[in-house]
Amino acid sequence: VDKRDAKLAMAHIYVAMTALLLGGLAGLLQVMVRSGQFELPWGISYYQVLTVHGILLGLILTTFFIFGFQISAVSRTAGTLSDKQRRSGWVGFGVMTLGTAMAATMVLLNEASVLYTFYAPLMAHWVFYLGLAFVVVGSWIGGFAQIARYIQWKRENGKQPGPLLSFMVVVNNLMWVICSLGVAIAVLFQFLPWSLGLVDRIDVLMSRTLFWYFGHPLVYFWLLPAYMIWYTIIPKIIGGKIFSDALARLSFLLFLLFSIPVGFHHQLTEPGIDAFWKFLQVVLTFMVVIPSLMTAFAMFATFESVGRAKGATGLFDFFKKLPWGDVRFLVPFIGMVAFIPAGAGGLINASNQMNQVIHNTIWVTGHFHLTVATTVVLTFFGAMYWLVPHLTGRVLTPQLNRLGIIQGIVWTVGMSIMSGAMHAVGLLGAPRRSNFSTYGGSEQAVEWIPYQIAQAVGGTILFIGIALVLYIFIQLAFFAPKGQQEYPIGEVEENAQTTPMFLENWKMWVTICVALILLAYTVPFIDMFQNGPPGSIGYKLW
Ligand code: HAS
Repeated sequence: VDKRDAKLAMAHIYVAMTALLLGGLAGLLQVMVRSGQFELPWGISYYQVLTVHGILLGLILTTFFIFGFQISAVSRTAGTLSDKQRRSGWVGFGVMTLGTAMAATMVLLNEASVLYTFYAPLMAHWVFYLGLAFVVVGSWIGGFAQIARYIQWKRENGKQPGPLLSFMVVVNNLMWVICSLGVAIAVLFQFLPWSLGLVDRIDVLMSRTLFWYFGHPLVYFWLLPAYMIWYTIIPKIIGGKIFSDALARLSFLLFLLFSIPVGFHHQLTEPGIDAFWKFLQVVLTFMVVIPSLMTAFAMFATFESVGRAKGATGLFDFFKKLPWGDVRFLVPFIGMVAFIPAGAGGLINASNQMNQVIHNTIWVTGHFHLTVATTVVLTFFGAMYWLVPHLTGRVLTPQLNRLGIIQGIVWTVGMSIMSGAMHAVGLLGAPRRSNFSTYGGSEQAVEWIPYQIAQAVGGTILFIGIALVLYIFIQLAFFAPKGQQEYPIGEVEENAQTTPMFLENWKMWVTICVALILLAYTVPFIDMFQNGPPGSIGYKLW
């Protein structure tokens, strides 16, 4: 990667790592409070800490790391950014960072303890909402710079499919722009006028619907960069080839189509939305599972081809031939394995009847700690171990490789205990997002306490994992020996079919995407406009 692009990518990764440190600390405090054995000092509120944790880890760590990785990916595969594109990248970075600082300041001042979903009628200071708007707008500016590099490549190289990794970056940015329109509308037309006192009331159902129109594709915006690494980087690390370029592209396009019109599966228990539209979106939710199943298939196929090429026989011997001592493979692999129970949990959540059992319980928190905080985050850590030294002109030493493996194991142990306890106690009815542990000694809550203590134990182990990863990051960024670390990009199998050009027909894919969104949302929105409940005044959690 060109040095100037590397600097831009690293700037994003520095912010991401700062978010990991502060967000991780907030997570540690939180599990302590939930255990019932610890009280926060100096009048700090539980919801304030929970908001810091959710925003810094769920929104800031992810978005900034993803942008850092995507910039490097485009620069590496489509070519060095032009000066204009790089300038847009820096402007986007500046606007996003300013927005983050504005929102974070308000949360730290206890003026925005509204949790990472900032649901109405919880009301934050208007500076918080403006900060969020800046983060979104900054991400559009930065995202367009990445898309522009791809367009330039296409212009220069005529009618052939663009580089796979850059193609994937374009899909993720397109999905992000289309979905973040929802949250931008909610912030500009609902939250800002309401928090500035220009209007008294807010339509809660509308704002939650706009949020989830954005919120579900948001989770795929986190997942797709992990899939980019699985599809294009892992094959090279394990000494193999990409199983199928066409399959990888199709699975990304299916995410573009089906990630967005599914937000109602977060609102299944909500009154005011007709059951038919919930049913339709649940069906579409099951469609979005298909590209993940395709990915699982492609990963098994890649592992098997590599293993057999190295002489494996028998049904599963090929697993033995994989490079288990290489942190760049092992840590993302743990993420893949975690996605099997995590994905199964998602299917449970999406099933209407079972959703009635788990909704708003801490089961959901367990689900997203397995998906985003294990599958996605471990894949990002695994990538960071080669990406950061590549960008800073250093190398991953055998000692840091070993420490990275220990980090992955610590994370797996901590997360298994914490997320396992969350899933189990969720089924016993323990609510998520609650400051209370014993509920005044209620008989039912007494049952929850041992699980909540297990959560605290797991959370503490995870915090050790965060300390380790930050130590490795600092070593790789500033102290590891100078050298050239490979940016591993896989090539496609020789006997794979050629990639059909219709997979690059952006007009067609975006049109289908918009049509599906209109199908899933037009009538419900008209209904909300016409028959929605009277708006609500604002409330604060402190
Ligand atoms: Fe989810 C709630 C449904 C995936 C994140 N989800 C959340 C929330 C978050 C989140 C943050 O339908 C909470 C939001 C809040 O604060 O309220 N989720 C799904 C479904 C999927 C899914 C159907 N979620 C994710 C991913 C996330 C994420 C990915 C982050 C990255 N989720 C829901 C629903 C709710 C929800 C409801 C609302 C619940 C409620 O009521 O509040 C699917 O996309 C999952 C499909 C995945 C699979 C797994 C495929 C497996 C693969 C691994 C292959 C392994 C290999 C290794 C190759 C079918 C690809 C093999 C090696 C061996 C040795 C075996």
